[in-house]
This record gives sequence, C-alpha cells and structure tokens, in this order.
Amino acid sequence: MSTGRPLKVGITCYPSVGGSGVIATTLGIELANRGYEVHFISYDRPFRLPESSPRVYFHPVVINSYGLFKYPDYTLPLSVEMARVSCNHGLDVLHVHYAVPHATAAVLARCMLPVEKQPKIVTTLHGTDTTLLGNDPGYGPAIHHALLQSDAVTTVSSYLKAETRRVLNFDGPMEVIHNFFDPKTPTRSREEVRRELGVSDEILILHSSNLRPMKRIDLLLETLSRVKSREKFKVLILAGGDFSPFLDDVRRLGLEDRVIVRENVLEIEDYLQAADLALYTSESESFCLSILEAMFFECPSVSTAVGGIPEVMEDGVDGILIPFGDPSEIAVLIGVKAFCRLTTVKSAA
Ligand code: GMT
Repeated sequence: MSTGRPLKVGITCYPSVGGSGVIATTLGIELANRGYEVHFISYDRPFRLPESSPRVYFHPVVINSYGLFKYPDYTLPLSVEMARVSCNHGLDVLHVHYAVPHATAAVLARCMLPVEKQPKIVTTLHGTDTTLLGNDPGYGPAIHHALLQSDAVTTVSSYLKAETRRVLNFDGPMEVIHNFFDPKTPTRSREEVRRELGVSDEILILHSSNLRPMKRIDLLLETLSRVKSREKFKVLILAGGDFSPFLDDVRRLGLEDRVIVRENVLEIEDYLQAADLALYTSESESFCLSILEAMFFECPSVSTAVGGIPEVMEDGVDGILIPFGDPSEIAVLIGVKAFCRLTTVKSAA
C-alpha cells in the first residue's frame, strides 16, 4: 500500500486492563511516534492511552440501551463509528485486536463505505477469541467469516495459529507476531517499592493478571498455601480488575499475612523490578505477556506449560515450566527449586 504519506490507522481494542489492550495501545503510540496518524475507536479510552499525544486520537463509541433490546448492542454502533472515522479521516487500515466483535464490526464498516474509502482490515487474534469463542457455535462461524474477509490475520503465538487452524478450520494466511514489551523506567527504586509493600528480606512472589477464569487464581492461592518452604515469602497480586471475590479464599487458606493486592496499577515497572519470582497457574494461555514483562526485569517465572507459554520462556533458563494441575506439585517445585535456584539467578543478575 503506497499513499506517499504516513498511513492513517484505526485501532480497536478492549479498553480495560488486559494484554490485548496493552499491546494495541503500545503499538498505536509507537506508530504515532513514527509519524503515523492513529485513531483509537472503542467504548472507552484504553487504560494505557495518555490523555493527549501527538497524532493520536480517540473516538468513543456511544452505546444506547433501547427499551426493545434485552441486551445492549455494541457491534452495530462500533461498526458505524469505524465507518465514520474511516470516511472522515481517510483511514488506510483498521487494525482490530481480538476478533469478537471487533473484526465483524470492521467488516461491516467496510461494507458501508464506497470502494475508494474502504480501509484494509488487519485482525490480530489474542487468545480466547479462538480458544473459547471459536469453539462456541454462537460465535465460531462469525469469527471464521471475519477472518476470511480480513486482509491480514496475525496471531500472538504459533500455538494460537495452530489452534485457529484446528478450532476454526481457517486455512488462510496467518502471521505469528509475538507479544512485545516496551518498558518504562521505574519511578521508584526497588527498595522504596518493597518498603511500600512492607517487604524486607522475604521473597516477593509476583502474579500479574486480569484474574479471568483461565488464570486459575484458585490454583494460584491453593499452591501458595501449600508451599512448605522455610523461606519467608509474600505474594504481590497486580490485579487488572476487582480482587475482592478471591478474599474469602485468601482467608480460608490462611494467606492474609502473605497476600498484598494492588488493583489496576499503571506503573507496573516499579513492582516488576521489586519482585524475586513470578508465578502463573493458567489453564490456557496464548502467550502470557506478564511473563515477558517479568523477564525484562530478570525476574524468573514459575508457570504452567500451557498454550504458547513455552514460546515465551525456556524451561530452566527463564524460569521453570510445570505441567498444569496439581497445586502440591507446583508448591514443592516452588519450595525446593524456585526458592533455592531461581532466587540465586535473580541475585546473581
Ligand atoms: O484472550 C483473552 O483472554 C484476552 C487477552 C487480554 O486482553 O488479556 O489475553 C490474551 O492476549 C494477551 C495479549 O496478546 C496474551 O498475552 C494472553 O496470553 C491472552 N490470554 C489468553 O490466551 C487466556
């Protein structure tokens, strides 16, 4: 595509805390830094999008709830806004992150426009849009159709590409573009952050996620309650969302003095540098951006070896991979291997 000017790109993503929104926002900001004009189109301003930034625009989608509708509709107003922004700003590309409903809305938006105003559509699959919704008969055919209609499809891991072939039976081209991390400089020192958390010489275990069911927070807490290590440890949960539904479990498992929660944190780098070890007990994961983020700060991870995670971290090098399932087994591994070996890796780094 050669227009002789920097491209104008529309980006649609979920604005709430989550890996797909983080990737979409970081990408948009970087494109704008490189001279592209970037238009975010979503029901809310993406949480990592600065209030004002050169060449970056935000177009909110207004959702009405009409009496006749039992459920408010997002797809149609989103597609109308995509078409409006494409037409008024001359967008060259609509890049949608997470297929449902964004890819379908983009295809519909393109149909509303005259041929000369139609943008190319790039769809990036992030995970559950294939692994969960792709398997749902109420969504699968619509996702398959939107992928067929997209000009380019990318997935965040080879695992997700293979799953998209298998689950959706999609045989078109797909490019694997792994998640990336563009770290900011921490605003406080490691010592200051540990002081804020009330952590001194204890080992600080980090878990950072949006707490959705496949993250298996139940297993995470169960695992921590079974760690028999004589080492003292605390657990910092960077929660992208409300952690309160898990507080009963924290109490039941006697972890009140161990667990520290910070919700919807923007300065994750401050906390990443303060951690000694990261822990993930996901049952399904297309990539796991949080492991990559921890890795940048030389924080090794103990994680279940599911989905695309083995593409992110090498067992025994960046941390330890464990089969999904038994909290006792994970706990033993944390106690024996991780506490002894991984913390040596961290302190030697
Ligand atoms: O697919 C999801 O559940 C949503 C998405 C998100 O917004 O957090 O998560 C996925 O996208 C991330 C960024 O590409 C990946 O790092 C996560 O592994 C992936 N989550 C799952 O596959 C469960």
